[in-house]
Amino acid sequence: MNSFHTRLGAEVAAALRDRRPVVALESTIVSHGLPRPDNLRVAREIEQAVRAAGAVPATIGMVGGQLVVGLDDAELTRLASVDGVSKLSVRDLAIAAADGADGATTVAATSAVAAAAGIGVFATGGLGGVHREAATTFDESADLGTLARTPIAVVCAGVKSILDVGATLERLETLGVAVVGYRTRRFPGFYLTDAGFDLDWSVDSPEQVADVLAARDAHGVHGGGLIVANPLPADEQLDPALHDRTLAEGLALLERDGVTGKAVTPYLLAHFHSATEGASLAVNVRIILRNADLAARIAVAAAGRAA
Ligand code: PSU
Ligand code: MN
Repeated sequence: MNSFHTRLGAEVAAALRDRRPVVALESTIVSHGLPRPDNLRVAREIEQAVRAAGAVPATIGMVGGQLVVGLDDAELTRLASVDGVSKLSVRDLAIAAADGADGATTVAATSAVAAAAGIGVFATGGLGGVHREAATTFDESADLGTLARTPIAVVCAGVKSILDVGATLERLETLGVAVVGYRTRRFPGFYLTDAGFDLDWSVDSPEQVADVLAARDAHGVHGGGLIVANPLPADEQLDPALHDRTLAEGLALLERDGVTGKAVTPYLLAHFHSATEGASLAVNVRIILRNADLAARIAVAAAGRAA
């Protein structure tokens, strides 16, 4: 009988107990964001990047209705490989648990579960946000609203470039989500180094991010999330002309196929991966590995502070 309690992986439980650095990782990127069979290899590489920088990885997902913080390799393999893994946002968690489902957690769900487990740092690729047709579709990722009320630092390469980036930044401001650029004052565009928008704040080191988190906790005023926007170096980004062409095609196909709701993001990412013949996949992988490394260094700096 499923007790519905969240289960911590043994290594994660030990690290949290001893106040050692832990980095949360999401599983939607594995099940829905990257193509098989690369997804499983990449999922393991992300965990390895966290370990190499001195922290314990906690990949979060749902297996047979049980929410797990720190999936083991068999569980990770299952979420990466079987059909019928649901994409779970925060609102889906209880329903999927009661249903005994297999599910992958989005940025929103991963943030909420990680914070509840006492994990303060999370690495992903690019956040969800406001979709381009949002003025008529109202399609805005639950990632934004969740980050407004969840005390976690998310290291990401900005928001996905398939979105309306300017509108997303406005919504983050309205919602009170803090945003800092990592060694930049320009907001990154996921596959692209620069999405074309200025940022008010930048930080230069993991220690500086740890200072921000310590100040937030000491003040007790703002309990929401911090986005650490970590751009790809310009020579590692997806060729901007190829990017713009592929996106225009993808948006037209979306319309043709009538794709809506939570299928939109996976559909567009899959289009990029096939239309660029793997170029976007390689870029996506580099983004995540760099973010995993930085998140781990932030977690190490923050754990040193708490000790
Ligand atoms: N970043 C990636 N690939 C992904 C995602 C993020 O590099 O697949 C996922 C995250 O789980 C994010 C979700 O929360 O896409 C956003 O989906 P939506 O737009 O439906 O909220
Ligand atoms: Mn959506």
